[in-house]
Amino acid sequence: MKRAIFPIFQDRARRSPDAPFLHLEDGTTLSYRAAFDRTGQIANLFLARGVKPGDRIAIQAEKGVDTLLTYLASLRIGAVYLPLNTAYTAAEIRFFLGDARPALFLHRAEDEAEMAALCAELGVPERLTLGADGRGTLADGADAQPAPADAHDAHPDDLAAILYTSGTTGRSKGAMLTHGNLASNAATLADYWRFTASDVLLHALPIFHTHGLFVATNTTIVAGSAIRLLPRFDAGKVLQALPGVTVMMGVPTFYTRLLSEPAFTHALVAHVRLFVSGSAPLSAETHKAFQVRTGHAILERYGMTETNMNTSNPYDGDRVPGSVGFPLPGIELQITDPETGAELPQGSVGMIEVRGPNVFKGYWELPEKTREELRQSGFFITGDLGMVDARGYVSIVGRARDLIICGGYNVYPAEVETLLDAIPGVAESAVIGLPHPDMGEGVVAVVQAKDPALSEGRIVAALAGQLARFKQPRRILFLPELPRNTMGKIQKKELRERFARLFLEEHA
Ligand code: MLC
Ligand code: AMP
Repeated sequence: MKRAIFPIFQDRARRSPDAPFLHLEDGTTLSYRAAFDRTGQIANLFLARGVKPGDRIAIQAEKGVDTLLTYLASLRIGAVYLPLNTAYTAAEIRFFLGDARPALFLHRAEDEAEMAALCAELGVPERLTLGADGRGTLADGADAQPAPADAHDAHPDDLAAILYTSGTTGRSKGAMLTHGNLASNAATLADYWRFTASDVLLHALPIFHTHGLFVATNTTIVAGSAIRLLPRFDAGKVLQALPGVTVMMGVPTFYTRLLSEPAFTHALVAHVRLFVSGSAPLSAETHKAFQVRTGHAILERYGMTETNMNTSNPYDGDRVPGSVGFPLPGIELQITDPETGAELPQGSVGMIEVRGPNVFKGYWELPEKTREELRQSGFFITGDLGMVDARGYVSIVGRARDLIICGGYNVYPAEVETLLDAIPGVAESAVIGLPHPDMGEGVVAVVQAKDPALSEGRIVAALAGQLARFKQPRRILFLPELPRNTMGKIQKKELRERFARLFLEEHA
């Protein structure tokens, strides 16, 4: 078994050069061989720009062929891939570039002026551009390079990627994933979900997170399957593509949106063998409605940036609504007392901890934070609360961390509250997630003002340039006083209960 993704990809390109790798929107197909050659051109360009093994390559670019292939090119030369959400503002990008100190930043051609200034200020030595149309200095530079390129022989324990995940303190942490983490999880998933070279995966997820980048792409490569690449989730385009694919992966919002389309029928998905959901809870209601409409039981799995995938419902056997299935082969899962860390008996609700070859190496330059969350024993403390039933099925029942998951994107209230509290006129704020029919949860800010003239508009304007759109509160509510317990701590539970129907009534 190969212990890194790139050599597996290279093998595929050698043994089945004409096998399709990427089916594109314009009807063309890129074979494994063609994709491999393009990673060679991009790799040569990175090398020419001075990137060395272990250097970070940061990227904020729209989804596209070259965007995806920069990931493989980065693995090829032993660089550390650092993908960034396309929704991040320049203020957010500043933090990531400053923290990770990449050797090269690949950004959108449209952001040239702003990013050139930022890189000059932060001392990022090299930049390349990649526009939504695929043009820019990356494409020009790579076109001029030869395809043959050496591959760095990465050790399974070497870093392959850093993915930033926000924290309860509001400060983002870079999760360091190794080549071994990625390869082991992909091999497990390809086997567990029965991927073969005849599969075609519908890929409408973003490629800057674990789900779209690793779960979808790495599993495909390990099995030698093909990807039908869509730039984003668009229900109409997904409906058009479904008859030509065998597997789809998505966040729950994808599935609730499909169910609201009358054209989404049993007949349309006759060719599909598997629908996978993850990144956020899939409601039992959606699971059941999907089965009634299509005859398919969605397979729900559970993962994290720090661990790739941990559990999955079975391929054969019951896919239980509301459960995330069994620990994957080779991955141990225990439920512990959140206070003491002691393991709890089967059937108890407690902290989910996982251990296995999937678990990351730690947080970038944060040894203390790493020690807090990654035990000496190798168990990672997920921050999710769950239980294991008598049959071994795991259910997630809550979160020990203050976290909102909105359409599959994580929003940490602490980050938003810090910015809100700094706005003149705000006494204090509480950011909560409320049930949302489309996004699962919607972000709401409850504000106690000290200036009676403070308006919603002023708050919205103050946040605009600082926070990615998906993190910005969809509603801002004012209260004369925030509810507190006897210790003076804001009672978010009370706020969540009080405003529980806010979005549900809006959409009724
Ligand atoms: C878009 N918007 C969001 C949003 N996505 N707001 C909150 N949460 C989101 N997730 C904003 C847009 O900027 C826009 O703002 C408005 O909401 C409406 O946009 P839309 O057109 O309705 O949304 P759309 O672009 O269709 O995006 C929704 C989505 C997308 C669900 C398709 O968010 C998505 O692809 N999510 C997948 C996230 C994902 O891959 N997560 C995996 C993390 S890995 P306005 O006001 O400007 O119009 C992980 C580990 C694991 O968690 O287990 O997998
Ligand atoms: P991220 O920071 O994007 O890695 O988010 C990981 C978090 O998403 C996990 O810790 C869970 O809280 C949540 N998550 C992922 N998959 C599921 C799922 N199937 N059901 C419920 N929550 C999930």
